[in-house]
Formats: sequence, C-alpha cells, structure tokens
Amino acid sequence: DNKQNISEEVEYTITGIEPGAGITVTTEKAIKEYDSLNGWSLETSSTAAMVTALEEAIDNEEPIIVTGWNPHWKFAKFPDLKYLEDPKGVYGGAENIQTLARKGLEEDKPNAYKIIDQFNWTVEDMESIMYESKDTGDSIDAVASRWVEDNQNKVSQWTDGVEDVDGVKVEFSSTPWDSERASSSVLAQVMEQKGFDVTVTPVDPAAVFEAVANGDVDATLAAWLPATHKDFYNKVKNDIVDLGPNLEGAKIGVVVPGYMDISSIEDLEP
Ligand code: PBE
Repeated sequence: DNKQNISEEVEYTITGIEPGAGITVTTEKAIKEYDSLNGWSLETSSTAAMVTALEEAIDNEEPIIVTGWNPHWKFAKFPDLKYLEDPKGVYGGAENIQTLARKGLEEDKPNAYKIIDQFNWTVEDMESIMYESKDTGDSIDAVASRWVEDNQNKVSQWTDGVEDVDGVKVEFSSTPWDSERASSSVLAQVMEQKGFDVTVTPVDPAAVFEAVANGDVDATLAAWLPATHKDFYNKVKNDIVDLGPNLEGAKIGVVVPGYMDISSIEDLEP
C-alpha cells in the first residue's frame, strides 16, 4: 500500500463514533487544520459500529482509519493498533479525566463533596474493569462491584474522613462510554456503602457540562481535558468547580492497524 492508495482505499473517510462525542468535535478540527485531510470526511455512527468496522478491516487486512482513545479494550485485543502522529497537536498531549462539581456542593453536602474530590485512580484500574467486562460478558456494574471489594486500600483513601450519611441524594451526570460507566459505577457503589443514595445519568458530553453548570446534577467524573471536551468546558468554566484529574494519562487520536504503512496524519493525502 502506498500512501495515495491508503487515502483512496478508505475513500478519504475517517470512521468515527457518536456525533456528540468530544473526539468527533476534535476530529472535525483536525480535518480543518491538516492540509493532508483537505476534502476528507468524518463518518459518525456509534462506538459499537466503529469497533465492528475496525474488526472487519483487521480480519481482511484492509486499511481503515478510526477515531480511537485510551482507556479502551481495543488496544488489548488488537495490540498492533497505533496512533498516527499529530504534529499540530490538535488532539492534545496526555489527556486527563477530570471531576467537576456544581457550585455550592461543598457547602450543601460536605461529605459527598469530600469523597467525590478524593476519588482518583489509574488507567490500569479503569482498564481492568473494561477488559474483564468485555472478556466475561459480565456487566460493568457487576465487575465494578468486584473491583471495589478487591481494592479496599484505594477505596479507603477515597472515604478517608468521610462520615456515614443516611440517604443523602447525590446525582452524577456521565457519558455512555464504558470508561465513564466504570468510574461512575465504582464511585456510586462506594458512596452507597457510606449511605448515599446515588443516581448516574448518561448523556452527551455537552449535556454533562451544562447539567453541572446549571446545578441540575451535583458532579461528573466524565470530563476529558484539556483537549477532548475543551469547547464544552470553556463554555461553563466560570459556573463550575473543577476538582482536577481523577485519572491521568488518557489519550485520544486517529488510530490505524499496524499493517498500514503510515505513521502520521500528514502521511494522508487530500
Ligand atoms: N471518548 C470516551 C469520549 C469521552 C470518553 C473519548 C470517546 C468523547 O467524548 O470523545
């Protein structure tokens, strides 16, 4: 495959995910910024459809270019997947997943605020839940519940200094991806053990930020920053409390199978 053939064979199309995803917005920016992507389009559908297209392409050793991210199980299942270099830095460098709270939460529900603020874990923690759910077919909630049992050291750091409560209601907004289903499920279960009554509502990223800024929910664990959700964040940054990263070392970008003989977004052809 020479480079021209690759661009032609994928029909100048990047296989994307949900229209509302941050990575979709970021990829539209990349298409505008890179001359090599002039005239390209981003085909949006769903994460499940992207993964199916990726699996089929790999089975047939055909070229495909997808929007991809970590933490996700696709890199464990297909170890030769690679990110294309992004010399313009459109996709940012190391991404964090951050916790945002509504204004007033600390005063209204200090114990909830404390545990939400203390929640943090690693890429490996999050991926272990995602892999196990993918492997066993068990729900994220079921695997998260086992993870909580098996990781009491970490859990006790989050609950340090947090008093038990009696049914205090706490609402999270989250996104529908497995990564955020895992984090929300873990913290919800830990908080329920402390006596909180927790609700998690998955919505599009734009709605996640609005819900926290409007005070419709108490907090979210689902903000990918500084790049992925930059536009959503900038709109509301004065109306929220930013509690910083709950996970460091996430990543987003353009991903291709290892048999494709290109290494940079600039290797593509308009
Ligand atoms: N993601 C996974 C989401 C956030 C979590 C990278 C696909 C996005 O908004 O792009």
